Amino acid sequence: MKQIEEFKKEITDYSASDEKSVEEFRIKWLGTKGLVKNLMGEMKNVSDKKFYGQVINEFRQIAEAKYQELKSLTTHDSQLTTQIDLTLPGDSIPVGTRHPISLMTNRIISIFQRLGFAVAEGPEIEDDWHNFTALNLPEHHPARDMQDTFYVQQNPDWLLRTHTSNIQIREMQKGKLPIRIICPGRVYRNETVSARSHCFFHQVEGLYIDENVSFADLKQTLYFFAKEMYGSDVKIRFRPSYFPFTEPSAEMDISCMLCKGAGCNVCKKTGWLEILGSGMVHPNVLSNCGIDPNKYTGFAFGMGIERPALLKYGINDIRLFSENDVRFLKQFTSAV
Ligand code: 2NL
Repeated sequence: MKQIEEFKKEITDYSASDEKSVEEFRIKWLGTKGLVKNLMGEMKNVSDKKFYGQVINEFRQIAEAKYQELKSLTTHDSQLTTQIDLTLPGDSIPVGTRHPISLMTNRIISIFQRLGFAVAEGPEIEDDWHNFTALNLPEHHPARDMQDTFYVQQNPDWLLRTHTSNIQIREMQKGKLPIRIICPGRVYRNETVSARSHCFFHQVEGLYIDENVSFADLKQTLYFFAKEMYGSDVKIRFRPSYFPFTEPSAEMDISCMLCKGAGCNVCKKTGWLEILGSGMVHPNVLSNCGIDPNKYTGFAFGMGIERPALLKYGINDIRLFSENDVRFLKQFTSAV
């Protein structure tokens, strides 16, 4: 009995820091040649077998409980030390790429942001007034036939915007002047989809309204933009043009970057590429939006994104931009 009391104390005091010493404990006390088995073997030599049986049974339970406790304490540790190698590099996170249309749009935006323009956005589903009427395009004006428009079937007053000018119209209606905004977005025209044209595409428009804004401001701002965007070595020219919402109006060309002005297929042998349209905001547009055209003047401009993106990245089919083919998309850098 004295021996068993000493064994109990030894078991209670035992501690194990790893799986190996837990296993040693099991072999010593509970194994087939362990001390519990040994003590049971003594049964034949004792007189009070019932009492001795109870004592051994209790002792075996103490050893078993201690073994379970040691096992649960060390298992947690062993998982950390043996199953996770903390020196391994972490799993890499797959990095996406930016869409070429976004890259192009962001480059344009950041040039104008440096001149103090703020980004503004607006709805792609618009009412007729904000898309056409406010822009000096009254009902039955022939200019409305120039663009084939998607109308909402349930309400023919609603349409998919044909340009992002609705953003500027809504900004002018707010009545907070001066206004200096750059307006990127998707626009829609009911055109047959082909390699050259699509029924939706992207635009950036800009608007600057304040007292004393002049055509010289327009010219110098867009000159700066073209040099920043296409390089200081390109030649730039302004051509008179017509838009119902600006007067006077002008389009801007740069010397063809492919043939350096000599004439090629891309510039249709002219040596020039058209990059944007612009003009002084028509007084009717200002008054339609509650701005006094006798006090304020302004200029506006608009440019498409797809065509310059095709040129810059050497892409030959506009449909690739909206097919979401990862083999196409992952070719563009994730910068900007
Ligand atoms: C082009 C030409 C242009 C505008 C857009 C504009 C907007 C308002 C008032 C006056 Cl709210 N004008 N926008 C002006 C001139 C040209 O776009 O070729 N776009 C792709």
